Amino acid sequence: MQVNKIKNSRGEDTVEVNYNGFRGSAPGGKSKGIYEAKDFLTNIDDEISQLKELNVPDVNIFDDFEKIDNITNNLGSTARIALEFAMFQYKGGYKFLDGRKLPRPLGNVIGGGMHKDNSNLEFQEFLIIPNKAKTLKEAVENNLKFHAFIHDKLKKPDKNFNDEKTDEGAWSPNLNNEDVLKLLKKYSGKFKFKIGVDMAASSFFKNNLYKYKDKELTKDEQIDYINKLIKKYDLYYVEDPLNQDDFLGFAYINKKALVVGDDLIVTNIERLKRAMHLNAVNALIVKPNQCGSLFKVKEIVEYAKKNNIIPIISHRSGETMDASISHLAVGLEIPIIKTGIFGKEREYKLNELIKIEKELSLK
Ligand code: 2PG
Ligand code: MG
Repeated sequence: MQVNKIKNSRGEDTVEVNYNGFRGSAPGGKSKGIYEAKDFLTNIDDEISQLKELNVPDVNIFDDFEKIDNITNNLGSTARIALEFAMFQYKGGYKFLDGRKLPRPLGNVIGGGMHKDNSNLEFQEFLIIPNKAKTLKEAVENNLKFHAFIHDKLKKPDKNFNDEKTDEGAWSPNLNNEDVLKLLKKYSGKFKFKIGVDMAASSFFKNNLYKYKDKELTKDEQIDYINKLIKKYDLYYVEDPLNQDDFLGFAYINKKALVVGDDLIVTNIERLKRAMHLNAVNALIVKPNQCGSLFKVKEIVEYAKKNNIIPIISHRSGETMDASISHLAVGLEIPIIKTGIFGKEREYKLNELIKIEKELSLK
């Protein structure tokens, strides 16, 4: 097996595996949840050496957790996911799974937080999801069109806007959270999309307060504020509105919106069960490298769907040219994929979905 050290879109080192001629590589997060699986148990060079020595049995990665776990349990989630993505591609990608439905693309148009140094925006991602597109291709094109359109509109409220972008290819203007929401709401009808926000609130939660440039909110005030934003801007999607430990607080967020746990759940089925028990969420982010196992990805997706919780498969802010999450979306029939709009690593995943849509329509 060939194993290489490559760079992700943020220029950080990551692992690429070539398994029987099929490549898989792992992304890396920046605003990571503290309960995620560790990227590396030792370090990248050591884990690449270990991968090179592995004798990988020809197993079904979605069923044989123990067999794959036995040979990878000294590895962190980066090495494990690079290997499993390569094995998944070798098996045929989505064709190896039973599902055949295309997801809807949720795209990041404007952002800040930990994805942009010195950003004025506390909220990490302002997202759009087309609500009228008839095909995946049309939805992807719609997102890209709006990404270009809003770029020109940003010059007016932010005179110094200099085409700055976040790690995920979203525009990063010098505006505040509500300025951005107002802009999105203004054009949501014309471009036929619904609005989402990944607040990534753990990143600005310090000493029990949510710290904004112009205010500090207690937990209760933050809940009221988020509920006010949901109503005022008709938010369809709200990810991590509260700190990653606050299961109870999530229960008070208005479930008229999709209330999505990312850092709260970290693709961990026990944390999902706890969240469900408290009615904390009605949707969750699924990131393969948060748990380091495609067996666990399938397990949590199926469990969520059975319990009417919407799974959303997601990229990371440091991405690679790997489209396994696109294949997982189709093969596991995950209804939404969050994978940005702009930049070659994001577009690669979207183009793969367009290819699959074409393949399926020919059948
Ligand atoms: C998130 C992700 C991806 P990161 O918070 O949802 O958008 O960011 O990969 O930095 O954790
Ligand atoms: Mg998130």
